[in-house]
Amino acid sequence: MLSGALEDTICAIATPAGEGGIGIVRLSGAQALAVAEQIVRLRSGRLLASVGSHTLHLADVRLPSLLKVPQLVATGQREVFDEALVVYMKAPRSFTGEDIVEIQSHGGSLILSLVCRACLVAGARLAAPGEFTKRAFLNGRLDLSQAEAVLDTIRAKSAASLTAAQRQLRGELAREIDGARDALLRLLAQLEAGIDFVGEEIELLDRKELLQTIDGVVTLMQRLGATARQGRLLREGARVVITGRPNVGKSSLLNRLLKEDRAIVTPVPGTTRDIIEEAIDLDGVMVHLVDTAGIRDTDDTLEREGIRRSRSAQKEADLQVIVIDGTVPLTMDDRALIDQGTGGRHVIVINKADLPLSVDPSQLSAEAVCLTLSAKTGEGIDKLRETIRSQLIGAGAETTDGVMVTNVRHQAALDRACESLTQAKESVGAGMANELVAVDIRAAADALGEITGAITTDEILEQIFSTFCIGK
Ligand SMILES: Nc1nc2c(ncn2[C@@H]2O[C@H](COP(=O)(O)OP(=O)(O)OP(=O)(O)O)[C@@H](O)[C@H]2O)c(=O)[nH]1
Ligand SMILES: [Mg+2]
Repeated sequence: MLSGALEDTICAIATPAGEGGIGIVRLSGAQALAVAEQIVRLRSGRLLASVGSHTLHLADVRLPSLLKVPQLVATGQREVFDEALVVYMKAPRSFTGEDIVEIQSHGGSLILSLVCRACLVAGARLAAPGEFTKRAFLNGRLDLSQAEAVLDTIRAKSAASLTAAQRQLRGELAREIDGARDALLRLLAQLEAGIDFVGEEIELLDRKELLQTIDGVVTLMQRLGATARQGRLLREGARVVITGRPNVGKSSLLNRLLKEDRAIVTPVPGTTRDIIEEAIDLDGVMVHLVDTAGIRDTDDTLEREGIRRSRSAQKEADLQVIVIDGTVPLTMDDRALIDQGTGGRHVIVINKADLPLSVDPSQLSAEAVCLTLSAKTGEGIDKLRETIRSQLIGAGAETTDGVMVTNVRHQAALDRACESLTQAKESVGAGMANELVAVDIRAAADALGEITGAITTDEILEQIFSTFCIGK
């Protein structure tokens, strides 16, 4: 278990470490009011318990009598050490579904740690990572996919990933999954009713209807599963690796896309020796751009290590941009790189188009997108941006369209559900007994239940919430 009982009142600093205009300590649990009353005194003279829920009140923040901080005593600040705005959110209309008090003091690390320590002395316990969100789940305020979306929302670095997280937070994924799971549970009920009557040879469920329902769910699962790659790219950002022979202009292209002189550019082949990685926002999609050492045969130990790194970066790429120097005829090395790119996602760039070109795009791979541009003048760069984006998330794809699976855990559960349903279909086809079909349908329904948390185990919860920070 993730530590700690649900009856405890928990507290944590909810704002990030460091200095800020304000900082928030959050208390949640049955004793939240009692704990807060020992620390804050409303300027209005009223008790926190008597003010309206969800209203803000100015208060002095005091040390509870049990907490001795010698430095503060010496400066005569034994009692009040800050002022704060305090809000009480009465259960069940709060994030966790429990009584919550938030103390918004000044955002200094000393002040916040004092407020937090004061809460501990007054009877609260420090929250474990993700414990507020876990309580929201356990108290039925959020399903598991929504709880995970809280973290995705906080971590979102691009507009598209934020949109996907928000849709999941609003429960859109859960609704689709629950619908499919309900269909399976209804089937199970019918199958199990059939099982009870088996001796009397009553066939309650005809096989055709059974197969139709299974197919319907499988189609939905496949549709959701098909969004997983795009979903992962949106959530984590895509790795786009720039490769090519030495001196073709890879670093120049990186700099051009970043709009800054990040990588060293020289006329000397073999300039870049290490991997250079920078993030850019391509119209709401986060992309990690990677510049690599030019690939060639060399005896230079340092350069060889660089090339080894280039090759491993190529393998991890979601998309390769293979750069070719357009001013010289295609070499064997260019060819080899293009051939290697085949199979994976890649875009071929014929660079240095500001000079007379001796490479003809039609000589290149028939299946890859091929662009002619100049990293030096910037001509053709916008087209490359568009191409990278559309190669990553699909041409013209509106990233806000439809529910998307962004989470590996959800994807794995969907895959398991599909496997079980395929198995169930085979059993139906082979005329197996209802009991056997029911086992697989149950397994599929359980796999779907894991996504929303209808079916869950302590290990799953531990795995999910331990990735959260304290205070979330
Ligand atoms: N005329 C012209 N020159 C370019 C262009 N792009 C790059 N160059 C020049 O080509 C040379 C090599 O550029 P880099 O960007 O360092 O090439 P690279 O592929 O990173 O080279 P390595 O790091 O050695 O593998 C430099 O002299 C650049 O100024 C271009 O579009 N037009
Ligand atoms: Mg370079």
